[in-house]
Amino acid sequence: MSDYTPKPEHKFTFGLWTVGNIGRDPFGEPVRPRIPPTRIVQKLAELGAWGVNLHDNDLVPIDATPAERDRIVREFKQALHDHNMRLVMGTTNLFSDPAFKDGAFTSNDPKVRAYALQKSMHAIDLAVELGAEIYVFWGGREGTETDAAKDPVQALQWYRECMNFLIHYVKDQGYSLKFALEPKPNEPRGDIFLPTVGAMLAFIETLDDPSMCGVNPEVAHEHMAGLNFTHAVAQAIERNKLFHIDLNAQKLTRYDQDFRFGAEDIKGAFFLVKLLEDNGYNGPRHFDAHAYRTEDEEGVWEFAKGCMRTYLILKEKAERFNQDPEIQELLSQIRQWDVELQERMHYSRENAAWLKAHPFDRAALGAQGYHYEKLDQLTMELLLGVR
Ligand code: GLT
Ligand code: MN
Ligand code: MN
Repeated sequence: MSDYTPKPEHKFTFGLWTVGNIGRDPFGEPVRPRIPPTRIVQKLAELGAWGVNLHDNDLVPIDATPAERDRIVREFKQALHDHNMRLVMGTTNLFSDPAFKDGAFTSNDPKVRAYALQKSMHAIDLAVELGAEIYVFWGGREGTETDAAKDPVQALQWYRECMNFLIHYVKDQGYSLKFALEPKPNEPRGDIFLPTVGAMLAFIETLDDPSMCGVNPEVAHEHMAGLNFTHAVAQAIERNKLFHIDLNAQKLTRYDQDFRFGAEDIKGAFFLVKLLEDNGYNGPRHFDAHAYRTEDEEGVWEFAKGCMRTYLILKEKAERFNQDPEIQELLSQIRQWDVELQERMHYSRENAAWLKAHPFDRAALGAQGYHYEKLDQLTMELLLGVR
């Protein structure tokens, strides 16, 4: 029996807002008391997590006085120090306050956009003061309910203007901070701009310093759009743009469920973990999820343990997949290599002429079987624990 005990080296992190979620939903009041941030730090350290993440207002209330802010930050720093924990990622809450009901960087009101920049600069200062090296932007309110209201071309320009402002602010301060932009298709807005990982990757290339910016994909968000999350993450990995990841679970196309990692679509979760591990992803494994609304605090810690344990179980399964002789033999038949033909697929006039004249046996190509049924069944048996 393997040891699935989480350790700091696994780089598991939780947002204060995840284990700290009080179970409010659009139909119901909170079901759990707020757990103080210092207690979250202590408890997560006990459970083997590496660090925590926060929004500015998860720690410092939006209307705190400077003196209150300093006291809260001091106590939080002490808790991190006492429990050998770290702040890994920071972000700005640009969605809770009514001021942001029409968005932050894309609000039709320039005062709101300017205030969003002011709030973001203070929040960046706070995150850096606490040691964060990754800064997430989730534009939850950047969108519309009616397209009568907002010019979507103009909105993207405002969005870019604000991101560029903050890129220059960070450089000017001499901070060593990377930005990770997080897409989501809808909720809380009817439609959110830059809804998918692909859209976000394209937007990043238009910013003043694309090298400073990557993505923070979330399982639930791509699944809300009915997309294959593993493919989205692969595209980010292939461009060295996976700066952070939000792990959780979600039934396809529903509201943002943020379930415990692995609670749904265990096969999808397996291929995701395999992708991350096979490609040497070295960043934090952040569980952006929360306990079912039915749970008390004990259930919250069961939830946190479950996220980490499932990740480690799937990591072990991925290792077994990579070492399974039958699976690997099948894969070596399936993934044929033809060095000459591969060479011919690099463009040159000679290769183009060669390819145009090459006699392909189209019928044989169409007749061959790829053995994916067998491969998938072997994978399933491995996952189901009978292999
Ligand atoms: C909010 C959202 C998450 C984002 C967080 C970061 S806030 O909980 O649902 O997906 O990652 O702003
Ligand atoms: Mn998220
Ligand atoms: Mn979510």
